[in-house]
Amino acid sequence: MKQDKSQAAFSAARKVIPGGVNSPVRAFKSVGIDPVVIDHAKGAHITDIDGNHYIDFVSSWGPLILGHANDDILKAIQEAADKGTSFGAPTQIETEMAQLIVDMVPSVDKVRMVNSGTEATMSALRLARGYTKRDLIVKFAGNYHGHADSFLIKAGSGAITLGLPDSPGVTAATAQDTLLADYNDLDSVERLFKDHGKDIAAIIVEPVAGNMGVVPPNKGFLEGLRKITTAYGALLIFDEVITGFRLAKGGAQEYFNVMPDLTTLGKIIGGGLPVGAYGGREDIMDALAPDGPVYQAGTLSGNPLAMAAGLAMLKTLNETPGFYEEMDRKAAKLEAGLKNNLEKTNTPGLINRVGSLMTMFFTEKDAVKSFDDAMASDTEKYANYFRKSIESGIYLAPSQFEAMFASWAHTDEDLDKCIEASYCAMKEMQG
Ligand code: HOZ
Repeated sequence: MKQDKSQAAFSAARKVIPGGVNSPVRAFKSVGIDPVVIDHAKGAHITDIDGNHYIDFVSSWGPLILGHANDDILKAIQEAADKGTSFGAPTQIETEMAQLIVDMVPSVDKVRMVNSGTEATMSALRLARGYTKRDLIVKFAGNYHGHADSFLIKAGSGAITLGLPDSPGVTAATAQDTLLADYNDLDSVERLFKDHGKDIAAIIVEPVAGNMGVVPPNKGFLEGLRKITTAYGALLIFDEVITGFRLAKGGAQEYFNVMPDLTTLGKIIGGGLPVGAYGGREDIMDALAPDGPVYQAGTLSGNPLAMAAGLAMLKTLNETPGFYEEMDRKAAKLEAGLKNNLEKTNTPGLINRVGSLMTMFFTEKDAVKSFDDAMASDTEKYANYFRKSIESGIYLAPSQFEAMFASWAHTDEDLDKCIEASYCAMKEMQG
């Protein structure tokens, strides 16, 4: 595979951008090669600046559930751009977008738009604290909620990939307000509430963990969190930045039928543009300024281009009959093919899948249900598999601790090619 141009471009980037990237995992550090530099993409296919083509299973880390450069979304962005790119003032499209979110996401009565998932979780946390008048929060080891200080405590995603789960720069005072529990372990949550219950503002959880690789909730786990928070007067925040609009129209809360008090959204909601949102019960959301005392603001929040892209995306998901069934069929086909490869090549490993979200863990374990299980994976093996995959035109997340995102744009032929390439990669890894 020719990579001269990508290598030169990455060297140039490293001189002026820290690590050469604007988000750490993209640097491919944990898979031992330099990143390929992307030129353009359409549907499920991306092309780098050396002219190499790949079938993309990163999908921009989740937002592109319809694939790259979707025609309807591009048209909506272009039409919006013709009318002006930012006003910093109310527009009707913001209300249309909010109404659709309220219609689709069962627990959301009102919603505030922001510019990223990080902004959404950070703001939801302030709102939960302001509303409950309590300071502490509970998060789960290996869950990732963006890079705000309160969440960079045993964080997943790039933080574990690079071995930086607790970042320097987060003060001890901030860290002590974040209590840590173990994902899928209700006892660990109960213990924290027994000791600190009256001071805990909220539990924040990825309803399906997606940033330590995909780890589904055990039966009863989300229901247990709902029960505990209600009993102690704390709020339950579902971080649906990944699962929102991906597992179902109404996200994980619809999929598992457990309703949080607040929901954070990102990725898909922006149709590929930078958008986040947080929403929930009316009485809680009404605590936000200008009606209430909890402050949060943003010059580009509700940006008309971002709203146009997001609205076009959500309308398609809402109005396409059988959309989620077809996504599930595609992902199940991929899962079955990859599983078969593991068996045929005697490669120790397993696949966790929920809807169109999945991770293949290279592990000797029988199941991956917790952060510790995920961390026991063979990251060297994943790196080897990743290098072989990219050589054969399959673009995967450059980390064992991320998800593989199937998209509507993947054809059966794309899936077959991926399964075949994966088989060859596993075969070669044996030899
Ligand atoms: N934190 C993102 C994955 N969970 C990575 C984002 C990126 O590098 O674009």
